[in-house]
Amino acid sequence: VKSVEASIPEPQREAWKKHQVEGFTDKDGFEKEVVRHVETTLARSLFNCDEGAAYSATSLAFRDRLITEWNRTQQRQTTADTKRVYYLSLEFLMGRALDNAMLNVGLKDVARGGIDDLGFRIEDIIEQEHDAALGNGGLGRLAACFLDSLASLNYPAWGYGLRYRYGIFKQEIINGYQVEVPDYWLDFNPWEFPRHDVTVDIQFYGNVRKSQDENGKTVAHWEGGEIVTAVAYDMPIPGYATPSTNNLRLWSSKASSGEFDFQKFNNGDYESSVADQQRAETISAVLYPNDNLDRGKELRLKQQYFWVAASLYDIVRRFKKSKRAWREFPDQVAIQLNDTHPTLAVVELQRILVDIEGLEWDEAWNIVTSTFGYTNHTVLPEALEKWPVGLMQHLLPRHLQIIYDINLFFLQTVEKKFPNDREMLTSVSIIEESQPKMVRMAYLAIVGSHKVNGVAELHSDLIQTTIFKDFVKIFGADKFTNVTNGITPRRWLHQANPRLSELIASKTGGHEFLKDLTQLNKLELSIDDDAFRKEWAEIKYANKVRLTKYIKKTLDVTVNPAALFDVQVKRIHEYKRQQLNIFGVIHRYLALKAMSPEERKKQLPRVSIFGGKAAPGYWMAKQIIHLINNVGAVVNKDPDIGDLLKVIYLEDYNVSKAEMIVPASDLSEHISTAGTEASGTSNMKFVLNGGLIIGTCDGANIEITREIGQENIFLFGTLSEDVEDLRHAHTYGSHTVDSDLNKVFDTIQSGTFGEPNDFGAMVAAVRDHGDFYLVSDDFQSYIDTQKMVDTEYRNQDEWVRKCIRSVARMGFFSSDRCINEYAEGIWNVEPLVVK
Ligand code: KOT
Repeated sequence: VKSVEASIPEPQREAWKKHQVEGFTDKDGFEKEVVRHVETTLARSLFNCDEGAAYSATSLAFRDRLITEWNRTQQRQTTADTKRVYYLSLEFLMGRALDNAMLNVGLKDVARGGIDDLGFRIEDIIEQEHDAALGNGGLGRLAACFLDSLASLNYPAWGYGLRYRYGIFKQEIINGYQVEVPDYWLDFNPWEFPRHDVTVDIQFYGNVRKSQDENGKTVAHWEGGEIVTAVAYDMPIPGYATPSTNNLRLWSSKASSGEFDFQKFNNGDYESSVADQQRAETISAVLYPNDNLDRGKELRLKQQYFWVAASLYDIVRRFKKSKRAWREFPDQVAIQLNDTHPTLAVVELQRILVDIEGLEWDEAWNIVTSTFGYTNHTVLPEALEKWPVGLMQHLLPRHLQIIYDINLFFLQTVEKKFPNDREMLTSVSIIEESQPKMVRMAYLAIVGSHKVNGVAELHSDLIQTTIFKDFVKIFGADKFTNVTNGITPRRWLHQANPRLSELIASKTGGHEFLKDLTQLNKLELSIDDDAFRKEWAEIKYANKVRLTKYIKKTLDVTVNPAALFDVQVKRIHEYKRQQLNIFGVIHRYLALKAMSPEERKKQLPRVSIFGGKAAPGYWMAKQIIHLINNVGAVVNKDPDIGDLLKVIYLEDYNVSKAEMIVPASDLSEHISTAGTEASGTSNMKFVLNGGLIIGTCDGANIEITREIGQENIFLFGTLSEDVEDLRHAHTYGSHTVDSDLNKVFDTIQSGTFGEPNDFGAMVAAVRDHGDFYLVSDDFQSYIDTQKMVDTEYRNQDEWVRKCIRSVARMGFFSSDRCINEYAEGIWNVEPLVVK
């Protein structure tokens, strides 16, 4: 590792302190910085400054400010010598950074004025930024919200991830089908700092040789194989209304500059030396686009080890500078595993401590298990990571040995606790005795951590009673806990819905609620204030008008902003049941068609809005997208229907589009088969923005109901405890589909929405193949509940009251609450208070 860590001697430090960069604080200072960046950094002038250049210069001006605070924060954390949290996540779905930076440092109004003086509109400048889309959906966005909360609450914390050259693909809808386009986002990224001096060489493949040391102890040496270099890129993470600025370190892969390559090159073997380089760069080239699915590709395992090994090297190096004893490692370091993707970190730390630092196995293992915490995000079997033993042996031979040893010692303790229980041993073994044998990463993560948590109450209960129940028997219930997910109110209220944020501030005594979301409860005191409710409704309407214009511009469909906006935006997945939604839409369409013109006039207009990406290899999810688009094509131009029903598919749903869509929703859909959605987090965003929810008793919907009151949410459908029996009945009993749903299917199969064969499998999944996601069981109650929604929406005054009451009771769902729970219950870290 090369790392320049030279510090300036004391006598010369005066000069540095005198010239310390402070950053602008007012409009004039801001403008000066922007002009300076346009003219020097970008080498442009007032004669060729377009919106892109203005965005770049504005970002650079804010970046300079962040850097100053960031350096100070890092220095403070080092001097204070306190425990740090490291959040390891393969995904960070950050979205845009500029707006967030302006709001968090409290200078958005200053910037607005300055940008205006310079001849631009701040909204246009913000729109120039490309989303940092290094994630698939909820799991990656959760990591981003956590970074915001960690910084805002002054926790010493770093995120570690991969610097993908390509984030989640851009989605285009062509003839109703999803088409994937690469997302190259790094062209100009002012928010990252390449640290070419912070590099780590990462080893793959090779062999393990064992030798005896002078005391006769066996020592393992991992030798040979290939080396790839990790280069650090840092992104500053500003806290809200605090100088604390944390670091997100992303690793990029490149060929190692070892002699081997040079030799090849010098020998004239250019092609193969370039091929080596490309192979190395491939590791961090692309984000795997699967949500809630594990496909077991070798490159994915390489990504995981590359990132984990570089991060641990970095963490251990930082610890070693403190010159403490190894047993103090867990007092300085807490590492959180965001799902099982970083589980190799457990093995890597054990390897560092035993093979490199020479600690005894048991001492090392104590340190390891005290350091790690593991968060589970899903119970879906197809998402639980398993790696073939053969692949692990080939890629990481020493790690496989360590995994076998971890398993051996673990199974010995199990054997002691449950003597002669062979079934128990096979069921909890980290190695699955299948053909081929597999390493079960979730089991390894549980054994290697001191705490395991689920992400909502129901989910945490489910993992303790189903997939991990034997581990609860072995380790005791205390090792397992719940931390219900949360969202950052800074991005998801203040930034996405500035007018609502202002209105709330005017009723709750300023913007304090952004730091303590429970203060929203003061809103209930204003609920009978007519002017307040009127303003509330006007803000929702304005947000809907904005979305209406966007729909007109992008899809050339005219929708009525006074209609009920019914939104389902999230990854497309059978378990999330967008098919139930679109079947419901078809049912509504058929009902409208069957009405007389007089009857139709009495109906409530609705706009059904969908958005979300399907994994490129998920055929059924792509069929669902296709059906939604085909239904839209028919319904939207049907003269009988007019405004009464519009079906919209918003292309390329991402974080910045969510910031526009969420505030414009009247009703959002969170309708997963009970027991399948671990938490969901968009449900929280929609309610916080004054929309109501239709949903199943699943994930965080249950806790949202408890907080806001069941009279303020539209719940329907099967309960999670009944799912098993229904599935069983579908397969072994007689499974019939009710007549309303059958009519929907018949309409699809009559060719109303295009080639019926295209949707045959979707219909058959429900009718003939066991209806695993219980669409037929929940269809009638879904339709009935949607009828109730229509009825209640007609009473606008009562509807608005429900929205206000709901927002007032959403304080619990701040990611600040969530991070405080992790800090206290899992990490044992405290904020570093800034004077
Ligand atoms: C699993 C494998 C690969 C990529 C993503 C996943 C994944 C995503 N597993 N769970 N999630 C979602 O995580 C969110 C944050 O906790 C939850 O709100 C959501 O219910 C999960 O589906």
